[in-house]
Amino acid sequence: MAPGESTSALEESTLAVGESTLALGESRDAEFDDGTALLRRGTALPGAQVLSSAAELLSPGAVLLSPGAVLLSPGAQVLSPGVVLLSPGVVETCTKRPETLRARCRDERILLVTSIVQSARDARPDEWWRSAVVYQVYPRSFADANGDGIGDIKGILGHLDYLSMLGVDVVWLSPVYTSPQDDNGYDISDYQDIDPLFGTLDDIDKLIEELHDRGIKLVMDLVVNHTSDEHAWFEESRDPESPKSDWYWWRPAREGHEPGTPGAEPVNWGSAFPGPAWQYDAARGEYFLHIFSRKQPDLNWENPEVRTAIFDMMNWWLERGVDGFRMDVINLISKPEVEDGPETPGTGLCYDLSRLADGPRMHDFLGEMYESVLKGKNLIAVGEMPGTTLEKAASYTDPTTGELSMVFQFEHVDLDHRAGNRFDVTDWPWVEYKKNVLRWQDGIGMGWNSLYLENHDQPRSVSRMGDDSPQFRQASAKTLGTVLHMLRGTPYIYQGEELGMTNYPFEAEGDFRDIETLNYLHHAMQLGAPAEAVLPGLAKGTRDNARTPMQWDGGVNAGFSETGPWLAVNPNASEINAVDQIKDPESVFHHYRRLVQLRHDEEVVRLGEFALLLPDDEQLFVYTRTLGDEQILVLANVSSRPARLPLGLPDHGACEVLLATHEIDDVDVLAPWESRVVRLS
Ligand code: TEU
Ligand code: CA
Repeated sequence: MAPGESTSALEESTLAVGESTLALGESRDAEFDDGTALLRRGTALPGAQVLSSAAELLSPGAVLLSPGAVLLSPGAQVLSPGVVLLSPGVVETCTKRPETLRARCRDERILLVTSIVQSARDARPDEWWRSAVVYQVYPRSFADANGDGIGDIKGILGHLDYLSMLGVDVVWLSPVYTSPQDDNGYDISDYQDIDPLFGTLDDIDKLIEELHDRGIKLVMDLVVNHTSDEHAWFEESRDPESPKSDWYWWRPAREGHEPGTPGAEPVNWGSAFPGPAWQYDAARGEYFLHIFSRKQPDLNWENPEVRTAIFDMMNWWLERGVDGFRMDVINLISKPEVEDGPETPGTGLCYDLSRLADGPRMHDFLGEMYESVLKGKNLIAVGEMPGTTLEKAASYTDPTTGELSMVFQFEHVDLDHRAGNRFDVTDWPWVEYKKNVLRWQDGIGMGWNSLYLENHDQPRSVSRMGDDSPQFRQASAKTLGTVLHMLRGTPYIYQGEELGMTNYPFEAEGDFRDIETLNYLHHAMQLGAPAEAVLPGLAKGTRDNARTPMQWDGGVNAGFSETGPWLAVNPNASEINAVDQIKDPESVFHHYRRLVQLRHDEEVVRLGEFALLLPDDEQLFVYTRTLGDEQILVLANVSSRPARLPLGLPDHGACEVLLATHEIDDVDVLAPWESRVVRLS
């Protein structure tokens, strides 16, 4: 293609000779006139970007991601037009004019892709989740049908019409398996049975059936980094002679230390629920690893028998009709060398969880899971990955080499944690958050992002990122939904988020139930901190903020249960509840229903390229999504003060407004927490 030649030619899905010629869908070796093998494995996926990430253009690991891509070296990733990642970690903005780029490419024998044949990769049938919206149910707190104050499966069955009305495509169900509930079910003692607290296997079969009847899929929570210490596998493993003796991480006491005494732990790893991550077991005479609570011993995935047992269990659930898995802390299953880590100042332990994340055998283990369980079954597989990186996430979710549909990354939900401490919360840093969004929207490449602000481990977003005062609660809840749901990726709605539920006014130790929160309080008090000094931080950062009962109506126990619930209902249920909001077309509920509809109706929302505008503006969160010649503009004021739109934004005054939180009095001014989605073309 001669310099300056329009890209339209390429829309006929060919690439000019000399820069490698591939017809869409074709894959073959490409030769340069000097005979070097240029392209060993290349596939132009229908509707996808030109070459799959499996294409090794110049050398292994080179990935071609989008138009104007220039590949400069092994492992180089091109993030977006003109932006070049020279090699992992090194980014250089390439604003050179095409012909200069071309010359450079020719000299450096680099393939220059000048446009995307078909802009966005349309969802292949086995990638339905690229167009889906997921709703997370935390069973303990959703709805109680048998009056014991704890939510259950029959309670969920009683509210499926509500989920159909919201329009969601998938339900992610947090654990309902047999469990002593030390960590509310994330400590499983039998993977193939339902805890009587929540119901029976018949109840779950009914839930699968009734959801499917409504065209809604069910994703189960897969908690296999650890089991409960009451799981038969662990009880057996405590016997060093048993065939399962190596199913967990057992180590002798530290050299020269009396087993069971402080400091005798094998190495200085700290647990996420603080304190040492190693517990002495007198019966076995050794320590076992538990990254989370003492009742959550880590499984030894190095042992192939462990992997087989887990894959068999996963296939058992798939045969029962579930449509995929959300995989709990799945990037912790491959452990690093068991050796001391750098001490976290003032603690005597190493609390850096990221050191235990994304170990050397992650792709081995996930690859085996993919081959033995996931492959070719049209499933959704979401990996929860605390401490993972953009590069790692891109590798796990790459459609041709990765094993997962998407991951839950944690970078954004740690942004307001002072020194990584979730109980020492700052104001929400919007400018940093926008930059984080840009990095992941651009950097995930061929992979795919999950989109979330809330889940059962995070405080309520309207209180944390928005403004939960009576004046602005509704508007900020809606606008947080707008800025999240208009991004590229799969959005997750956590129960109550669609109502704008807020944090709870926790005041005393007795108000909390969460093991992480109570452990942190007791640990801080052991270190001499007065409870009243710790409580305010706990109230802000506790996971219990997400776990207060669902507010169905303004009545007794907010319609969650007839008897006193396991965790107190938020006193603002009389103002914030589903029944009232369903009746009010201006409610947060109906705003979320429209957000879900917009994603279902608009391909540009599902697949359009993301571009951030005004990155450094403290008040405004503005971006576009572009798909071919379609473009939408998202305008949001993320502050409690009016914001004037600066000059230089795409002209949108006369454009079709697809969604708005406020009557538009002045197109150039956004009211506090006002947001609009506008169709530019
Ligand atoms: O959470 C993993 C995780 O890293 C954190 O969210 C963690 O819960 C904690 O808040 C760290 O500050 C998953 C589950 O989502 C969580 O509910 C479980 O407690 C945890 O794993 C262990 O299974
Ligand atoms: Ca119940």
